[in-house]
Amino acid sequence: MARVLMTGFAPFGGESVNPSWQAVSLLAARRDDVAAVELPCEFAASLPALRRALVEHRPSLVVCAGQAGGRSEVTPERVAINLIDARIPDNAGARPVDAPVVPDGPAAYFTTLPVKACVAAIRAAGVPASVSHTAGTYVCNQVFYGLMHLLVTEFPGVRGGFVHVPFSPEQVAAAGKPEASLSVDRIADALEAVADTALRVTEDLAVSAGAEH
Ligand code: PCA
Repeated sequence: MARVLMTGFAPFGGESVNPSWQAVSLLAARRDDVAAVELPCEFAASLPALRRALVEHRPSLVVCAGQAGGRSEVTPERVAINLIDARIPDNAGARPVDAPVVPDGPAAYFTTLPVKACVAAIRAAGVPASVSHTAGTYVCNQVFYGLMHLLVTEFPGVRGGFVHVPFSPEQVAAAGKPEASLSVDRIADALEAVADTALRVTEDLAVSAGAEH
């Protein structure tokens, strides 16, 4: 049985691929202890799909990943907020504005991944990384918040969190975008470092990953 559940997203926003799903499925092909599930980029369907995957795989660790176009590094997320404010419609055409992920839920949840140790391990694998303090207000933040809420309410003891990843080179080349990119292979290496670190490290590094803005 897989110890680690990893999710990535379907393509969205006019893209034909999503490197989060490409990297997660690549990693699951490499490792027996990783189960990969693709989540729809839809506000209504993403969390039910995540819950089904948790029930099916019963992991001890959950790492959800999503594309953050424009970022140049792999970024483990520190905090999920109870807010959806969609800039663009999701893949089902829904565009909720200023809605909670969970009505009457807490304002935020912190990740239970050791994000600083994860960043150190990703860098040691040769991939640029930093801790992020915002997962945005779109489907990724919804899934991150929903994951943490599910773990607290239904799957106690299971650790989890969210990692945003840059565009892949094929996306940047196809659209002539100026943004940075990372190959799917290197993103998979980064996610592997996250999984291995989170399985091994329960207390995060006491180093600063702070930011002034
Ligand atoms: N990125 C989007 C949603 C799906 C994805 O891969 C986000 O950052 O919210």
